[in-house]
Amino acid sequence: MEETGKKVIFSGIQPSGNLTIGNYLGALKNWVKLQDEYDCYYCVVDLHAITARQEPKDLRRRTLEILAIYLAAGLDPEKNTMFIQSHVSAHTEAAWLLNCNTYVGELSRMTQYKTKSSKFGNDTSISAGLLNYPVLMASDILLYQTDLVPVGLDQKQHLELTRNIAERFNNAYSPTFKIPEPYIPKEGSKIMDLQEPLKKMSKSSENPNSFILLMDPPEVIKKKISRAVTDSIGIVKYSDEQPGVKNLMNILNTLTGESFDCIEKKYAGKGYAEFKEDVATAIINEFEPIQNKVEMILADKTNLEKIYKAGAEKANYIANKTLRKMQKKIGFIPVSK
Ligand code: AQP
Repeated sequence: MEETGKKVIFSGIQPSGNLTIGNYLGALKNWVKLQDEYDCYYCVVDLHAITARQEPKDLRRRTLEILAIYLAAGLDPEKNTMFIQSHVSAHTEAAWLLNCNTYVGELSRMTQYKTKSSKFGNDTSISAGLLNYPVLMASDILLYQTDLVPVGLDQKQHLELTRNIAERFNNAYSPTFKIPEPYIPKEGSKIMDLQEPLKKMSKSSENPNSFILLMDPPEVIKKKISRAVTDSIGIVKYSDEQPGVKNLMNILNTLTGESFDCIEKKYAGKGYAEFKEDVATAIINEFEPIQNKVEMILADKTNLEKIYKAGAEKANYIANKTLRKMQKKIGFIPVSK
């Protein structure tokens, strides 16, 4: 297998719902920019998705759709290793080894765990998978000796935990893992819920008006943006006092590159209607070409299969090399050939 000498990037999106503009701006759009400079592993993290109950047929459909979206957004399968997480069993094997080097205390302090488990109230039926999610994420990243992990701001805490787990393992045994750095975009790193703009936009939200999906048709995008919660101030201003407007300005700025100053001047004295229309247009302009390609890519299942099989082959090779190293250092007896 060819070694490129380039720095390594790993990132993934879970098929726990349809992709939102948050996933696109916080992650995918940046991945495309990085593909020439780095040796990139881009994964559809289906094992992560089952920390919440998934309908099997929806999980299958979304897994392939996300892969098709990666391609349609501009990721080149010749330049990147693109694969499905469950096709590389080293991820779950390494996760067990890392679980034994991770403390329940640090896992239960994770913000995402606290938010997601709070939905169960005092119920004891919270899945252990939800608690252990960051350990699987650590194994995803560490198996590829990753240098950089391009993620949205919500994943920063999990990445810090990955670094701690890696350092702990390296200290307990001997240097095994590269310590990865987060790569968080300046713009678009935290897109907020359109209905509750103090909350992060999430694909698993129950209210479809709270998010824009990458595959939403233009008329749906227009409707959702026109319904986005703003305020009664009526001035387009980039301010924490106006979280709804600030979020829409962030979206516009990330998509068009227009500065916040420019946006404020452009809509001065005009209220919100025209501003919202322009935000919707910018989203449609970005998404329409991607949507058209997704349909075509999904129609050619043979090609899609060829891509994820080749991806899994390369990923398995690299991931197993690290896994064997971990097993040896822990003291397991190698399987004789
Ligand atoms: N609102 C967001 N703004 C910017 N970036 C975001 N990301 C997620 N939401 C936003 C980034 O998208 C990548 C993939 O995320 P994920 O699928 O691994 O899981 P997540 O972070 O938990 O995303 P969701 O949409 O909120 O999923 P659910 O609802 O299933 O939990 C990550 O890089 C993430 O930072």
